[in-house]
Amino acid sequence: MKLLTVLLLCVAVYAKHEQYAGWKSYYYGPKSQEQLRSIGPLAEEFELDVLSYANIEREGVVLVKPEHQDGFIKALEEKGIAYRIHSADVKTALDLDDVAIESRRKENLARNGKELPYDNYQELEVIDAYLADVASRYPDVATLAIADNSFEGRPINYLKISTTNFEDTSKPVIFIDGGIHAREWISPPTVTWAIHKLLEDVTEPDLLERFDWILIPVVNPDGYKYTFTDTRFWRKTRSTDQSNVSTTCPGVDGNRNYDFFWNTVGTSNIPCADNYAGSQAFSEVETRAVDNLLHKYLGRIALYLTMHSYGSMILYPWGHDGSLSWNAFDLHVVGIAMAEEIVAHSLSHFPRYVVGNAVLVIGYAASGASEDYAHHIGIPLAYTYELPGLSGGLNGFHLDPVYIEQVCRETWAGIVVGARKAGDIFVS
Ligand code: 0X9
Ligand code: ZN
Repeated sequence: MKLLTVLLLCVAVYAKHEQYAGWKSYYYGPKSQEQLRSIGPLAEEFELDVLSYANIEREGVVLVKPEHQDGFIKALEEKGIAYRIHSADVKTALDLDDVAIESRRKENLARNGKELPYDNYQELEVIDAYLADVASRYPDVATLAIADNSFEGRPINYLKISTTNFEDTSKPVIFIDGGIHAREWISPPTVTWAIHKLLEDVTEPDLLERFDWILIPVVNPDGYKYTFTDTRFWRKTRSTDQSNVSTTCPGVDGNRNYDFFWNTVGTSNIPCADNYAGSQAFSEVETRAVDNLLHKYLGRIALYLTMHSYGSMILYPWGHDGSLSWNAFDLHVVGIAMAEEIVAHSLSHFPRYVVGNAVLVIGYAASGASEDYAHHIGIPLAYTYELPGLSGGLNGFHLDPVYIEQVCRETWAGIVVGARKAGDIFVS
C-alpha cells in the first residue's frame, strides 16, 4: 500500500512538470561590458528566462527551451561568452524537488500541522493559516488584515503588529512585503520569520516598543499558488483582463507595475513577456493593495523592504536610470549596515552581499519597481533584498530547503539593524 502511494505520488509529480521536458539551464559568465550588454538581445532572441543576472564578476543562470538550445549555445560561442551547464534536465530536477518537498511536508504534518516549516517551502494555505493562528494567539499586539482580494479572489493577508494598535502615531512604521514575484519561494518565509521573531520568539523587544510593523508575506497569492500547482517558474500575477491575449498569456510583472517611470525601461508591452508592465500603472489589484497601505501609513514609514531572490544583494533607488536619490548617503549607510550584519550571521560558503544602486549592482535598469516607487512617494529608506540562492552542486533551482531557516535568520539580523538605524534617522 505504502509503495503504491509513493508510486502514485511519483506519477502525479512527474506529470506536473511536463512543460519543462527538454529544458536546460546554463551558467553564463560575461567577462566584458560588451559581452554583458549582449545578454539582453540574446534573451529576447532565444526567449531565455533569466533566473539570475550575471555581472562581470558573477555568473548568471538562464533557462533555455528545447528549440533554442543549439542557437543559444552557438551565439554564446560566437560572442566568446563562457558558459557551463547548470541543469541538463530541468524537468527531472523539478520532479525530484517535488518528491523531497512532499516527503518533508508529510513529516511536518506528522510533527505539528500548525507550525510553519522552515526546512521546506511554505505553501500559501499554510502561510494563511499561520497568520490567522498567530494573530489569535497574540491579540494584544497582532491583527490579521486583508489588503484586498487578488485577481482570482484570494485574500492578500497581512499582519499589523503594534503595542498600541497603531494609535501612537509618533512611532515609525517598518513595512516589509514578499512574494510579489511568484517563483521566488524564499521570499515569503523571510517575512513570516520576521513575524515569528516579533511575536513568538522575541529576542529584540525594543523593535516592538519602538516601531509598528506592516508585514505582507505574499503580495501575489495567485501567482504563488500557481507555482506550486502548475508552472514552477511563473513570475507574474494571474490577471486576464489586461489585453486581448491575456487569457492565453495571463499576468503582469508586479515589479514593473508601480507608478514610477512606468513602462519606460526594462519592461515589455508584450503580455506574454515575463516583464510585461500591464496595460497601465497599477493595473493590478495586488500592487494597488500595497500602494493603498503605503499611503495609509506614508508619513510614518521609516523603512520599506521588499523581498526577492536571487543574488545576495541589497538594492536601492533609482533602479530605472541608475542615478542616486536625495537620500543616497543614508540609503547606502543603512544598506551597508544591514548587509554587514547579514554577512556576520551567514555561512562561509554563501555568496557575500553586495549593496548599492539597483542598476549598478544588478546590472540592468527596470522601471515600475516597488522600492523606487516607495522612495518616490517619500519613504526615506527603501530597498529590494535579493536573497541568496545556492544551486550549483546542490539540488534543484531554488535555494536548497536545508538553507531556508539560515536565510531567514540572517535576513532577520539585517532587518533588525535596518529598523534600528532607520528609527534613529527618521524624522516624521
Ligand atoms: O527585476 C526585478 O524586478 C528585481 N529582480 S528579480 O530577479 N527579483 O526579478 C530587481 C528590482 C530592482 N529594482 C529596481 N529596478 N528598481
Ligand atoms: Zn523578484
